[in-house]
Amino acid sequence: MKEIWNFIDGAFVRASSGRTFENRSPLDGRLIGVVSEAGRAEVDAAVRAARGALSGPWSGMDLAKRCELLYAVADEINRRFDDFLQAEVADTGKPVSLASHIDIPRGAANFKVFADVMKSVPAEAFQMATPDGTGALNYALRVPKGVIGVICPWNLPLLLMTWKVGPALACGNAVVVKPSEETPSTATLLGEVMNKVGVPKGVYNVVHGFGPDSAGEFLTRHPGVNAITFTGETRTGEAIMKAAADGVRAVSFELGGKNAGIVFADCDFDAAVEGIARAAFANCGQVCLGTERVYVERPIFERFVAALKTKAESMKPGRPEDKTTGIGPLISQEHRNKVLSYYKKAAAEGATVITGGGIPGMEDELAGGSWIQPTIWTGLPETSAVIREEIFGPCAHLAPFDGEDEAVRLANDTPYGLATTIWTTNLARAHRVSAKIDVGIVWVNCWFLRDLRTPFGGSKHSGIGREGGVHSLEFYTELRNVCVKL
Ligand code: NAD
Ligand code: 6OD
Repeated sequence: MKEIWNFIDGAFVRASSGRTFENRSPLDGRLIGVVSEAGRAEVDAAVRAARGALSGPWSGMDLAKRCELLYAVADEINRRFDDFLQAEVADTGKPVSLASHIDIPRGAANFKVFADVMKSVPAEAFQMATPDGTGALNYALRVPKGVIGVICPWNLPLLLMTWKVGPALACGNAVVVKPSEETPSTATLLGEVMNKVGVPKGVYNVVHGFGPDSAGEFLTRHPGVNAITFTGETRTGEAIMKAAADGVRAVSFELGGKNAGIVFADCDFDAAVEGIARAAFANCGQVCLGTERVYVERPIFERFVAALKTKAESMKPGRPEDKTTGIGPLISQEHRNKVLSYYKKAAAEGATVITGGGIPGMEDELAGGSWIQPTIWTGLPETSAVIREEIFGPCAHLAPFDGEDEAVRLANDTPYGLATTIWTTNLARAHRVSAKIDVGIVWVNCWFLRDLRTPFGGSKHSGIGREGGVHSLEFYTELRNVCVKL
């Protein structure tokens, strides 16, 4: 049985309480690991180690050397690609084809890209006149914020964790990561990588556990943590924001979404079907940027529904390593119960179930997994909980619209504001509509196409702040102005 320990000050450690929790496979419910649950003592030790690193070799290391180390981290992730792949797939059950194209490569890229960004960011400087005529020069130094608490979700574990750790380290901070209790493995494996390439002890720490009254809360309430970066549910963000208020700590939040897809009648039809199918069903619908509300212009509505149905029904559930697998399981039985509760609500509210709506029959060995059918509905009122609340499953409600104004109104009628995907061949319309949608990211004729230099984040209930490129530096550094009288 695999044992997963905390990683503190460069060493793998068990919690002194001896408390553990189970890591189960979403594929079949099998126990695959036992995780040591960090208590207050371990969180304290991790924060202390991080503070120690800040006053030790890490703070004295020049930027070029720090960036070399981050390149080495990326290279080592790539060298151990199969280990990371295996660990991620075991924790999540996602298809190897997906994890090997997205999760693991991005895990490495997040270190390279932010090392490059940090190296190329210019310093701000102003010359000013003084009454005595000698003048003064002001320049802004970027200094690390300190110890960053990184709280992560389970849907893209390595990708989303390194998306925070990469820039935080590039900026010279030290981190304490709390991975999701569902996906503890790749964050732990990264500890081995840090040691191997020579990242100083204490710069990267991992504590395992849950949220309330466990490692998550202990970390976010810890006075030694200077700032908190969090990806997860909006409700959890609210709890963390309250914790961060003590000591006036900065937060960066990437939260939930209820994203709209807008398909105009002038779209490239096949590309739109393909794109919306990905946006609705990829990663078994467990992507914050996913599209659970699709608005299709009336002239192509029926044809689009039929084509998306064919697509959904072609997605075969199965083992991660099987090349014909089109969809993996949900992360857990608990999450499946949540998703199924929305499937039931949709039926109770009179939705037309175009396809899916339940649990697929699986061969005996996989029968204990958290499998679910990709599901498409039509016919629900916009007030339905199925249309208003984030489900985080492989499902979408499709509704017709008439004209741009209605599409914009429907897309914006949500408390969330993360992403939208628009499908049209009319580029003037694409620009016009993009400007009117109240979200952090608009994709036109594509979905989840990422340039890591661009601002990423959500409006309204979908988040606070932007990360990506120099925007990450805004969060992970502070500016100190130096005014020198000449
Ligand atoms: P979650 O909020 O339940 O948990 C996320 C993390 O927070 C976990 O590590 C959990 O242990 C921890 N946590 C929970 N309560 C806590 C507390 N009180 N204090 C400190 N830590 C606490 O989210 P999840 O179920 O893991 O992930 C799915 C959610 O994440 C969805 O809502 C999805 O939209 C969102 N998400 C958003 C983005 C984005 O970029 N906007 C990306 C991925 C996921
Ligand atoms: O691509 C990214 O950087 C990112 N933060 C993706 C988020 C996906 C949400 O599930």
